[in-house]
Amino acid sequence: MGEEFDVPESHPRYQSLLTRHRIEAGVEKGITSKQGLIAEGRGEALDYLLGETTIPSADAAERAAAAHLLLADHPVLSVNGNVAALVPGEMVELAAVVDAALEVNIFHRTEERLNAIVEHLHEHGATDVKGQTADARIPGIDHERATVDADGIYEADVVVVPLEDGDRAAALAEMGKTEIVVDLNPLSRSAQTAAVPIVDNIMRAIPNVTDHARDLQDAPASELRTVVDEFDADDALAAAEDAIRSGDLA
Ligand code: PTJ
Repeated sequence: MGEEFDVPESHPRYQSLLTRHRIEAGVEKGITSKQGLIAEGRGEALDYLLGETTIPSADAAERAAAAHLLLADHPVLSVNGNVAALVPGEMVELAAVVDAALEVNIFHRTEERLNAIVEHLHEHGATDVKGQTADARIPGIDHERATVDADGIYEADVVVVPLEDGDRAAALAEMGKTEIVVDLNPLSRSAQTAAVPIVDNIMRAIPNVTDHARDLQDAPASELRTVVDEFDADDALAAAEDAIRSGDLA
């Protein structure tokens, strides 16, 4: 995947075309749902208004996310069909740097697609991917996304839930977990529920969380806690909404 993408990097729409290509290839490979194409379209429109850049409040969220992950006892990164298509290697790398587990959790759940995503992550260097045991349920949700691994998301203290619908985000928060959400829509229920809402394209967000984690890796816990405490979720959401609404693309 990706190798047959032959648009030159100098093309002004390179990143956007690469993203579309990855999602399309994900659908062809059976890892991304057709609904995932629609979700990507919505994300793209918001990213365009954001200037297709990591705004300062998103960078602060990405640093706070890195600090949370480094402080966690049992961090888990949740992977769905869009995340697997867009940033498989980047998720594997982040998991390695912060010592987190990867767990596949999909809304439009079929065993076939679940297994294809696990396999895809293995192809990108993952050694242990959770999600196939499916021996626990998140209370308060009655669709398939409630199904998780008992030793994965169910046990986690910090969970990264990118490109998610709001139901599970609220239910995970209800379970007392610290949630880090990546979502280009600052008004989505997931972003509104998160301890750390990252309003940024996942293609930029995950590598930047990893960079911050590398930078903070040897910092004492007190410094990590300061990074966490200084981040204000409401301010970050307001800054993102303002950037999108003002549409100042300068
Ligand atoms: O693989 P599955 O079955 O778990 O399904 C995954 C999708 C994404 C289809 C499912 O979770 C879904 O329908 O999600 P929603 O409700 O459309 O929410 C997805 C959110 O992610 C929307 O608010 C989009 O704006 C946002 N989004 C889309 N692409 C990106 C994004 N955010 C960050 N980066 C993107 N590239």
